Amino acid sequence: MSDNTTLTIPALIERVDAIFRKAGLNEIQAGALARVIAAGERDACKSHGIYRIEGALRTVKAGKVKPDAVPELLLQEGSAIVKVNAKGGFANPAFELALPVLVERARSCGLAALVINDCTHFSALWSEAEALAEHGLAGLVMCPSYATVAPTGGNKPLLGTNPFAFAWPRAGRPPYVFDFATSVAARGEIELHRRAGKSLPEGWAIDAEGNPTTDPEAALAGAMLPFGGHKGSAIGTMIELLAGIMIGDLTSPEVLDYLGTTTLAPVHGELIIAFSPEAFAAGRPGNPFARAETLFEAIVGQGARLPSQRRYAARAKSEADGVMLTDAEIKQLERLFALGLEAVV
Ligand code: NDP
Ligand code: PYC
Repeated sequence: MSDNTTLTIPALIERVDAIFRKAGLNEIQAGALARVIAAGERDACKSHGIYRIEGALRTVKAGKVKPDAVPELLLQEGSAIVKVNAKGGFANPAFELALPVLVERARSCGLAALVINDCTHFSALWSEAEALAEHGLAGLVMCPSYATVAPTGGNKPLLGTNPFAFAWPRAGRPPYVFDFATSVAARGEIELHRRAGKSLPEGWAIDAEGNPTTDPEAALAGAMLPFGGHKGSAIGTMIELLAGIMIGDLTSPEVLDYLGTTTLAPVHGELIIAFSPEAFAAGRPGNPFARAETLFEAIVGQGARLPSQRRYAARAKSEADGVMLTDAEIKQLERLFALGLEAVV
């Protein structure tokens, strides 16, 4: 008997969508969540795949996210700042609603920013960065999370794992995209290590007394560490400033105060900046896209790989063969569908 089941990508989206619809989410919330979660599985990004469904349902059950929210665009004619209020719902439908306006403004102004306020956010950022690149734009995406990371030199959780993604469009190829937590690893990775009974690599976390630990339980009770020491600590702080304070939304410590736990998905804002490479390069020698290709070829020419190559390879396999889930994962999907919000505490 097989230990795995293969689902087509549309079938996986349908299953995840059905779980959320049954749990009371409206069509736009459930649809956007199902697409981003299935994309995580499709691209072998397990820390932001179906494992996140439970946390999203827990957040609905706790009354910290509105399952029937309808995001609202707040537009100022001609402004390069596009705002969307998620109205207490998830960030993903708000992004989907605002994307066409962001693209149009970035093309007309050369750059534009999208501010998403009052949202719950648990997903990987690459899907949003990629969406910009699909429109020929470069993009930066960032958001806080909740206080789980000690600043370098400190020993208590303060910053979030604050993800940061960048995309650059490439003609006829998937875009150059990187997307990472500004902690050594995403918190989801720590949780997956805990569930699998595995030790963490050294250097990921400290315990509640501030001592280095490789025990996931001790790490979850203590603090994670920024990537690259003071450099990641400063970038994480920049994200608190730009995607928290500057946009009038919560910082990671404020999110933790509000939720009182890291078992729910964090509630905050998000900042997305889109650039038109042609507009920036206008009047200067060389085609920016051709010059970027020369750079990418030189990177790959040294035997290095581009970020997202692993993901794109996983995507190609999933598109050809379907997404493979273990029997335990399939049972969990069935359980979440059958029990809805009763499945989570
Ligand atoms: P990883 O360290 O796993 O990967 C980070 C990036 O580096 C990816 O783009 C990856 O590409 C690339 N990469 C990895 N190895 C190499 C290599 N050898 N050469 C070139 N590029 C490489 O990410 P994290 O664990 O830090 O984050 C995982 C996810 O968690 C992110 O998607 C992030 O958005 C999400 N997250 C979300 C949060 C939220 O609040 N919503 C909070 C924190 C994280 P590839 O994928 O192809 O391997
Ligand atoms: O993996 O660090 C993480 C995370 C926090 C919120 C969503 N993902």
